Amino acid sequence: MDLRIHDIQSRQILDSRGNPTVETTVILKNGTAGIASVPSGASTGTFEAHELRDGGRAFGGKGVLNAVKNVEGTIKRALKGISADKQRLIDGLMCDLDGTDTKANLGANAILSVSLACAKAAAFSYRLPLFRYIGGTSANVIPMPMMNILNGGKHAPNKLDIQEFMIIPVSAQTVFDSVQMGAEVYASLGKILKQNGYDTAIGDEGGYAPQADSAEEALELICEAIKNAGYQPKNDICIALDVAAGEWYNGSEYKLPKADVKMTRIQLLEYYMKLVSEYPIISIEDPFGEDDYIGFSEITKRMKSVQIVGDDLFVTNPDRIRKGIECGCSTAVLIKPNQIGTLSETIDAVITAKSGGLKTILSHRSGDTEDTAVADIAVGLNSGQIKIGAPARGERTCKYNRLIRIEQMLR
Ligand code: 2PG
Ligand code: MG
Repeated sequence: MDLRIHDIQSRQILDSRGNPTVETTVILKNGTAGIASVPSGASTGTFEAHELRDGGRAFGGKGVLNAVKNVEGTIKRALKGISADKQRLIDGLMCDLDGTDTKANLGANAILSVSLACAKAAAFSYRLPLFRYIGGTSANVIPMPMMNILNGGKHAPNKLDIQEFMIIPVSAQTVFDSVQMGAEVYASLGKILKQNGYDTAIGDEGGYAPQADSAEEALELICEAIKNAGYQPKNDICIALDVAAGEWYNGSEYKLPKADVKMTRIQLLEYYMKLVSEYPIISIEDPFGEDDYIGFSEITKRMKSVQIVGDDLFVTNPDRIRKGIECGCSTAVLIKPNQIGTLSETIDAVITAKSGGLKTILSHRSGDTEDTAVADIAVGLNSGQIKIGAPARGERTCKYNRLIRIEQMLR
């Protein structure tokens, strides 16, 4: 079983928004191969690893041919002949070759595609599913999904400033139950929107993007959809928000761009307290800006029964997660492999978060592909939770369907 890397081929493919992204195939001497593609965010954190884009006219400047060239040139030259199961060595080599903190030279999109393709090729060679290769025998937790059913913010051209309204099927016993509950509520929401004269446009993550006037109106619609589908809000299905408030923050106050309303940190906190008292919200992601450690610490202190999630705050970076643990500014970390750029560092981010007592949620991006690695990474690392969009549209359902298959393998 010769796992040495024989060839690396890379190409430009399209993501779910129709933008180019990198896909890479790593071929081993034993004839097996791993293919991985990388997703892309819209509401990105300032401190994320660098996504290399070509600029110029093609695809409005979003081409990734330079990243592809880096994979087939510099990276391939360095990795040829190295055993694909030496993940730390491979990821470390690519970081060294890049030479920057943010992977700005080679591109985190180039590097991550190779990192994941190596893991897949190695897993295939060992005849192991990816989650088992990553987590060994300790991989056994099927994550609870946060399912995005209503979109706002940068992900939808409507009037809602909050980016994601998600449901968590807390009474589900299996991932199949979760998917069924999510799909039923999603269908029920679609029906309610139609009956009440809302449009049924879809946002970037597959959730509906109705022209609701306020977060309260969106939350009412969701609670009604839960009930109409035969479930009880709170007992069966709870709500999670991703506010993505970094998009509202100017360093001193918050300005909700669509509602054209300004709020201080305290007013925003009070607004969340009100929402939480009126609706079954059990998780809030990025309630404050990525540098507003005071806002994050305050909400974490005040809301004992609500999970406070840092996404743009941590950008899957172990150093930033450590800082967050010290200041007690969240109870959970969103983990996005492309925010940091290698599988090894993604694993480190999860380990760092867990060692500080924080929960972990593996996550997709708003521009995603048919790659299902995020589902395997979630199970492999026993992350406990996962966020992969609406239970509809191929680039999201492929990840739910992968979880269903993994669940069956674990039985
Ligand atoms: C987020 C993500 C994914 P984006 O903010 O959590 O839902 O959105 O990929 O646009 O950053
Ligand atoms: Mg987020």
